[in-house]
Amino acid sequence: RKDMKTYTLEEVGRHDSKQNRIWVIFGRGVYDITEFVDKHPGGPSKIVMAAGGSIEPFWSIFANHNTPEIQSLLESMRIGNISEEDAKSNENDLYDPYENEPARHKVLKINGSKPFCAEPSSPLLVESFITPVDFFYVRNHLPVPKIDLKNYTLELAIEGTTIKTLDFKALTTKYEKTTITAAVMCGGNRRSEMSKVKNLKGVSWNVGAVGNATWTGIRLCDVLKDLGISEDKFNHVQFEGYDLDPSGMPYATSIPISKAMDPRADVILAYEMNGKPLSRDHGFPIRVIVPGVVGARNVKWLSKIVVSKEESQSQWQQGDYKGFSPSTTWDNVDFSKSPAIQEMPVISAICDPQNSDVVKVKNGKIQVKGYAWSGGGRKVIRIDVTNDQGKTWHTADLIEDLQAKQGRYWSWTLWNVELPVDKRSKEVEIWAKAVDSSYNVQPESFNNIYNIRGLLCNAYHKIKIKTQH
Ligand code: MTE
Ligand code: MO
Repeated sequence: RKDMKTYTLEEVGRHDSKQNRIWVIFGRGVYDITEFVDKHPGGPSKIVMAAGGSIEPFWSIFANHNTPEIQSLLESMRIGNISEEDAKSNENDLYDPYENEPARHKVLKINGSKPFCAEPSSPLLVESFITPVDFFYVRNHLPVPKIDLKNYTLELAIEGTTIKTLDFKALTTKYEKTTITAAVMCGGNRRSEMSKVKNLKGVSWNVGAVGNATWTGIRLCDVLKDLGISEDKFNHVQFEGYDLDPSGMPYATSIPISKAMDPRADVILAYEMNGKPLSRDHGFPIRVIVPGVVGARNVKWLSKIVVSKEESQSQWQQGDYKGFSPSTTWDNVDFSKSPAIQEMPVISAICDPQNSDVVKVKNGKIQVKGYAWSGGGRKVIRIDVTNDQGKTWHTADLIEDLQAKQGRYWSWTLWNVELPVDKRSKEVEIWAKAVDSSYNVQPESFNNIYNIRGLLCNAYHKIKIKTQH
């Protein structure tokens, strides 16, 4: 691209608004992104922060941008190069915001390293009813913040006004300690299957973006009661994390106040996972657990709780984690028209064997294991499994949380079933579907639930295996 026009940093710097056009620098290239800004999947405000300057520091945090597709999209907007002199001076000492990440177990399969996104293999996932912390999937959007317990504080606010700031000791001694067992599942779990329908955007999760753990902490409703909050005056409770984007904005989301204030909804500020202090990846020292609700609302590294009339205005509440019609495209999507995902629909997955495994047939049968879960405290009441395209359905045996109360079934259910296999069969296709306590059933295929963000991927799980007789 040596034939292109050359610009100085100063010239690029003047193109920092729609009126003056919006230019950015990446490597030596200068790009005019004015027309693209409103189509940016991360929202126009995020990309405009880079206007007139280099987008590299932003991409080093939002590292999911470093893909061939996005690079070529950017190349299509190239208008020139910055001068050689300026290119040198622009190679400033870019520090790596990911230099303080915790160590991770190597069984986790990495779907993205900056930010870190990883899941266990599916046979390992269903080995235990309680998922060991080291095998629990990790979904970070930003670098893991480094928090010193001695300096940790949680701010409590009503609308814009801070009412109280509590340290770790105050939080953990002032309120009653409680433990729940709950699954946390990412809204994009099983996205890799939906992406076979059509292209979509998001981390390519297999079936492992879910885990089931015990969470110990204090009840959010106790903390809110203490603030004297009346449920009638407000509509939402917002959570902010200590993890910050390049502009200093925290990861943030919100839940309806009815969920937050209901003692039976079991929303807790957790400081222990499986009986031990939270690990750094899972939110040390305190995270919110909103059982029955999409993973994105379970804010880690909790820094602030805001009681408000409005939802969180963050990108993660307004411009992401929403569902759309299969016909909605990136060109016609209007995020303001879809509500934020809260309670999750019923879902299941076959975990062992995995797709394309070779399975030994014993006494004419094969063993199949998996998990199922539904949001909103709905219990999974049945799993149906077929290996003849639905002519015959076999009911699986369930491993459940026997302590869970009616309407407050937050755990997953593990299941296993023996399927009879024809002696002559070489390949077997297995389907599984779950039914929850409201008799909601999974949809049969992904075709009619496809959405551009690849969320709510709860169609029947279908795998093909080879049999060895
Ligand atoms: N909280 C903060 N502060 N930052 C994040 O990036 N990711 C959310 C949620 N809470 C996130 C967060 C998402 S999308 C999911 S699915 C869960 O955390 C993942 O929790 P885990 O990493 O403990 O499995
Ligand atoms: Mo997520």
